[in-house]
Amino acid sequence: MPEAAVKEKRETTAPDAQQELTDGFHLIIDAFKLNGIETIYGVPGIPITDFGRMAQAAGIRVISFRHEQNAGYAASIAGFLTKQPGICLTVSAPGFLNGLTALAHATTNCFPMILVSGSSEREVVDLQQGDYEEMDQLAIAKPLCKAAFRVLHAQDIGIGLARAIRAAVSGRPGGVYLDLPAKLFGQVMNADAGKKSLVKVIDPAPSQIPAPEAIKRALDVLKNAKRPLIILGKGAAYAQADDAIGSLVEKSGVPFLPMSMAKGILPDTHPQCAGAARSTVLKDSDVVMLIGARLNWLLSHGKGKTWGEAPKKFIQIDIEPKEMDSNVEIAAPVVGDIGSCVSALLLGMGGNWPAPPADWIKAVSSKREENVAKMAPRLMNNNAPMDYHGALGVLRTIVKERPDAIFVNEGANTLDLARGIVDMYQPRKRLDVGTWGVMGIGMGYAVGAAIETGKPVLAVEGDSAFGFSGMEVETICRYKLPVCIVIFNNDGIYRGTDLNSASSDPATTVFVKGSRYDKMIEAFGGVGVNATTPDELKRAVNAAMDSGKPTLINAVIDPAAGSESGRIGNLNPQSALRKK
Ligand code: OXT
Ligand code: ADP
Ligand code: MG
Repeated sequence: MPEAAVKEKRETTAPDAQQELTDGFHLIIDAFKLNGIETIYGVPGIPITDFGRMAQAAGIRVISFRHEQNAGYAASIAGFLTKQPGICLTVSAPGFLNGLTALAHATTNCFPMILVSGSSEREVVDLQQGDYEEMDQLAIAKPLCKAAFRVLHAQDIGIGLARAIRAAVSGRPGGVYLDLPAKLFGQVMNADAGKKSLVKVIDPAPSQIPAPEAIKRALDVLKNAKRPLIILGKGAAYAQADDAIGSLVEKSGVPFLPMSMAKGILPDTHPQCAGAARSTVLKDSDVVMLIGARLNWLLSHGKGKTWGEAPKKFIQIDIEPKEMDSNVEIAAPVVGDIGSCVSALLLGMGGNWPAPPADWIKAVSSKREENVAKMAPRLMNNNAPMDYHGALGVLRTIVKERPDAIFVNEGANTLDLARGIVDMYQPRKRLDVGTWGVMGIGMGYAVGAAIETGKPVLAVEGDSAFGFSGMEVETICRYKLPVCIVIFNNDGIYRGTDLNSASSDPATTVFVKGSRYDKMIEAFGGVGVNATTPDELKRAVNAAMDSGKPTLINAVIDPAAGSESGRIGNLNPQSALRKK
């Protein structure tokens, strides 16, 4: 802005001595409250410590973590669960960088989140004169999020937050960075003018109605299918269009395959659920309708051996037009928000939609029954040390009995086997590593989910996975959250049996043998239990879920039970070399 314009802007908003005043601190808080932001996840320090205190005094819940990455993961999952941007607040440079992984994760997973970081003085940063925690944070954040904004003047706080909210939740949701330089917080202005400068964002994620011809094209393709399949992704869970999606699936009679975090939109026990016939339906289907799921690595990019020889036609429902044809040709793109698209499809189907051919339905259900029957006896063993199936067998029953509990899950074997074994019954109850397969979401997600939903949380964690965010057990105890953490302790990453034959150093994938993670939570007043059999595990989890007390159960798993990288060992480069 030219200097004269800056001067004029200052003069019009500068307070005179008689007027009631406000400042940057309070304007940010007021802007949050005006937009229904009730919770902030973060870690305090210069320049945001007082801001946290003032926000708390003003009735905003400020959840203070031990590391910003975990606060960021909590904010990201808050965004997924509520469709409102989760807020993560950090200090400058190192705190900002710690939060950045979570911001990138939110963007990658299409979760709305705003990372708000304090920053150093622009004048000093831009001349690189070595300010306290100096860093050009805006420039660094930009490639990792949907949008990045900096607010320099108190009177722009309202617009700055409005832009951040809209960017996070409209269209394809994602992460947004909001840079607040230290000087902004103390800037003073006339209280009335300040109030008027705030913006309540109206309809932040407007419906995006699909084109009628796109709906017609999609229905034509679906109607002509001999072996149709619907794949539900976490975008479908995010959309909160559960009833419409349920009606579409049931009216069409088409088998559906839920991606990991889409489990429970319809129960995994639904007769049309093809989760237990995954390979068969991917390989043999001829028409596939994707609802809020991308054809990325988790779906083998829509081609290759997983998808078989038979030609396929894809119908894709997504809010992001650029997603179409990203990996293979999409025969019927339907661009719009899932709620609107699914409702339009239902309307277009009318009252009399033909059921898919009976031989296809039979083929899918017999494969499913075969796999379920194969798995059943393995889930009933009471071995000590436990194997994954024995331990997950009891957790599966507990989730069935407590379907509204939130199930957080990370690890390799711990993740992959739990995904298949533990049926989900309600939408948005299974929260896991997502698009990147990232370790470290566990305790942040557990805190975020407990705070946002008020429901009990069962977090099933590999011992390695837990280590990425383990210090947050103190946070869980401090806020007395109803979180039960079960650590599948197999002494290492994938397995605890590797040996290093070259030196006395331990192998790279193993941890201290026989560790007692349950002792960690006892240090903070929580309940610790060591469980060596499925029976003990069952008792301990049920007690934790009944009491709501923060609990950590060290579940002793046979160190030899797992496999390298769980179900994705084929992605290891040496595995490709071995094949050559
Ligand atoms: O149809 P078929 O016959 O094929 O059978 C399928 C289903 O039909 C059937 N099924 C069932 N049968 C019976 N009953 C039921 N109910 C049922 N349901 C399904 O079962 C099979 C398999 O079904 P599934 O699972 O659906 O299908 P599949 O083929 O596996 O699906 C493919 C995928 C790709 C969709 C699926 O595998 C998937 O979603 N995978 C996600 C994998 C993932 O994200 N993994 C995490 C990353 S691994 C690795 O990167 C790790 N690291 C490195 C690291 C990471 N990640 N992050 C950071 C920040 N730093 C480093 C580390 C450090 S993992 C890891 C730690 C690991 O150690 P831990 O101690 O934590 O964990 P442990 O391994 O336990 O020790
Ligand atoms: P999964 O990992 O479960 O397969 P992905 O994260 O790959 O799911 O895909 C989610 C998709 O959902 C993204 O392409 C995103 O654009 C889309 N999406 C998210 N929210 C909506 C919505 N409300 N309406 C339509 N599409 C959405
Ligand atoms: Mg392990």
